[in-house]
Amino acid sequence: MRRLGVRLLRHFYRPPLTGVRLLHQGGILTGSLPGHSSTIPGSSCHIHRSVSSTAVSQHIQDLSGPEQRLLDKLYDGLISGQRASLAESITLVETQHPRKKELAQVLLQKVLVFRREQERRNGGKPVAFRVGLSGPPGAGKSSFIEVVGKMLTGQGHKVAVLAVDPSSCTSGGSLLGDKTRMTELSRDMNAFIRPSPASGTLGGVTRTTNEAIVLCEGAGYDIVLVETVGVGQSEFAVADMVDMFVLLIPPAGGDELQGIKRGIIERADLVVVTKSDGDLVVPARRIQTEYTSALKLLRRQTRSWNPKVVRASAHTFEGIPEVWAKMEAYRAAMLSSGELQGRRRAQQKVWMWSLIQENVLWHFQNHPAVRGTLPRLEQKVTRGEISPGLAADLLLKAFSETS
Ligand SMILES: Nc1nc2c(ncn2[C@@H]2O[C@H](COP(=O)(O)OP(=O)(O)OP(=O)(O)O)[C@@H](O)[C@H]2O)c(=O)[nH]1
Ligand SMILES: [Mg+2]
Repeated sequence: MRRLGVRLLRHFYRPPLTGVRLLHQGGILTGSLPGHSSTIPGSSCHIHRSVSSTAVSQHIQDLSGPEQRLLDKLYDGLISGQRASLAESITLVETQHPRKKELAQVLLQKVLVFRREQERRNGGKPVAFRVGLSGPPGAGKSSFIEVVGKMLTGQGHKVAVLAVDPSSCTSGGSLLGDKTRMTELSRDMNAFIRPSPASGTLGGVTRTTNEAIVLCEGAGYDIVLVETVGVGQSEFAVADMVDMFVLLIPPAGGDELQGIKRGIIERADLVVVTKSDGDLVVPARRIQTEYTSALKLLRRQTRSWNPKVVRASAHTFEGIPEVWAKMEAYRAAMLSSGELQGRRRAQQKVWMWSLIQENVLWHFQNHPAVRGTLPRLEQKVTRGEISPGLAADLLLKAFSETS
């Protein structure tokens, strides 16, 4: 598939650039790129530095005319900011269809090159601001995004909202609810709201959300907000793909806050206590104090920023401009120290590795030699007949011998 992808890439960029040249520009195919040698965490497996261009030239395959036209149309529409093209491009990255998946990679690569050029003109600084917003179900995330989003489009920003709903595959999710709760924003011509497709796995969240972010930025959205419900692991995946991670907490009793994982509090650059209006102002203040003390005990994630706890109400708008001001202050501090750029670079690597892990695991689980013996060995392990270590060794041996 990688080879086919390479073939497609090579073709798509002609003319005026030859495929190999563009791949070099895009940083994919450089035999001597520093930092391209990598090691799987926890293993001794080395990735070879180069993808030989000889191999590439041996495998040239043309895009069909309709494919070429589709990609040209999507790309042109996307970078000129057409919402329909953006929506269609995101649909392309969601697809499970193998060939379309490859077309999506061709498109993405081209958008990445376009964006990198924009960044270069921006003095090497990211053009868009990516913010992840997470919190327990019903914390007020969508309502918050609606008012902040409206405020920002009013100031001339273009705002994209991606709603990651890890439960959508099993329960139908609450995305429809999200759409209706963001009624005003969804009618705004400078806003784009889209449930970020989750294909059922965490890897799915990582791949499609990351790719959707890139596409939104290519379409000129300078603020990308990613909403995720704080259940499961998706919030950690989202924290790994944004410039700033915001945790929204309702002014609720202890029980409702029990579910908030300590790990995710550590990842928060800002904690917003929501619904700070009417009778809820008093509990909101209490939660603010509690979290302020809790955050003091946690290790600082960055040199240039101390996480803060603020209160806001989407209903009365109180505190909303102040929250945004804090978010901008964070961005400015992180940009001027270079930490934001560093975070993005590290995230690219995390992204790549999570895709590799997902892919390798898929190949392992679906390998005929493994699939045949897996259930039996699992049973033996659960019954305590053989040790997990031995079972893993047997499976890995069967996999590597027949691969
Ligand atoms: N009093 C008050 N209620 C609010 C505020 N913001 C949201 N709510 C209410 O809280 C409920 C949940 O709001 P949402 O914005 O949908 O919360 P959410 O976190 O997006 O919910 P999920 O996406 O389902 O997890 C709704 O009934 C809102 O009306 C607020 O600022 N003040
Ligand atoms: Mg919501």
